Amino acid sequence: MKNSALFIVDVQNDFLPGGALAVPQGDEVIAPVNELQKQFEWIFASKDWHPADTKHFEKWPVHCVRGSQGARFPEALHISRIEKVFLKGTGASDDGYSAFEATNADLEFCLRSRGIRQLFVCGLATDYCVKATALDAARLGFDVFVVRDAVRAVNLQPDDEQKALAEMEAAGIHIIQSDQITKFRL
Ligand code: VGL
Ligand code: ZN
Repeated sequence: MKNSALFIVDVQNDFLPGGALAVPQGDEVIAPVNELQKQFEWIFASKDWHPADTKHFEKWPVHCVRGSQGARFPEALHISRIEKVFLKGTGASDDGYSAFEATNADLEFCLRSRGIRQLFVCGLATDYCVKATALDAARLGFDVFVVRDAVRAVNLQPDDEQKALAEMEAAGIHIIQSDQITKFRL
């Protein structure tokens, strides 16, 4: 348990139904993410944390502007045990899809200094920030698991989710279900 961590990617109001960049069924990740937290000693999270004016908004509707209501965690998400929140996409020109690009703290250092070798990734969205974070973690040598029932995709194209899962699997990332955690966790 001590050498594994749960990483909650961008579960923020703007990515939930009714939000500025709503991920279809994005709210459905909250219950499994809350449940998953019970199985981990270490819990980290990221937030999309954009300036009001960024090139990122040429590709996407304005969302997760730092300090805004849309950038907050939803009330239903349990947050008291989150050790640290990594803020990303904070510049005027970076997308900051990966939590390893966070500018307030060094995610790789935070994990390594705690002896964490396994990263279980959940949250939003499968085809963007979950994928980018998981791929970076795998490249850095962490053993990476994406929890299928605790992620949802934007699906700009209907098969984006499938493509993202396939790309992650090809990079050696394990796609698992919540109820398989104990089979894999150190
Ligand atoms: C995300 C699109 C734009 C994400 C963030 O969190 O997956 N997607 N910004
Ligand atoms: Zn964004």
